Amino acid sequence: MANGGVPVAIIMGSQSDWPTMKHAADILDHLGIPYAARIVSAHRTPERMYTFARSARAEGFKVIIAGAGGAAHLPGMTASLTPLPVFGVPIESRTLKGEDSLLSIVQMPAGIPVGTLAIGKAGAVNAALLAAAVLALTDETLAERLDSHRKAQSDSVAEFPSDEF
Ligand code: RP5
Repeated sequence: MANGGVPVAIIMGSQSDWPTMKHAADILDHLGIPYAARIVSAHRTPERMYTFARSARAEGFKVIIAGAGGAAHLPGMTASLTPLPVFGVPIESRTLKGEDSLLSIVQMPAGIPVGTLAIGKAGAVNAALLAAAVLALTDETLAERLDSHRKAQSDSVAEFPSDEF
């Protein structure tokens, strides 16, 4: 494989998206899943986007997480150019708080799907967890790590509320 077996690509439209998309990277790090993070803008670097998306499967990627804000066409354009599953993360934009990003990503016409997550950090975290769940279908040790992650999350929830937190 050209990318050395790295299964997840995290792409984003701008450097300014990284503070959000880093939450996806942190989850993948925690679960021991290698990833490659790249800035790929659908409108500022359309040829980079085309080349990336067209070669992503041949490079060895299995899942793409794509974050974009505003008129967020990166996830949909990428999905149109690759058969790999694409999970879109709407970045919280300053003017419309990410509702523009969300609607741009989620409202794909029938035929080219983008799995759309929540706006911002929650979406980035859940995109990584979804990517992990997809990879865990064919990786038993990863499935066990994912189970442990969920159990730790459940164990961390107190049964009763406290005044001290
Ligand atoms: C989109 O435009 C990016 O995904 C980013 O969320 C938004 C703003 O980009 P910058 O102007 O901060 O580079 O393409």
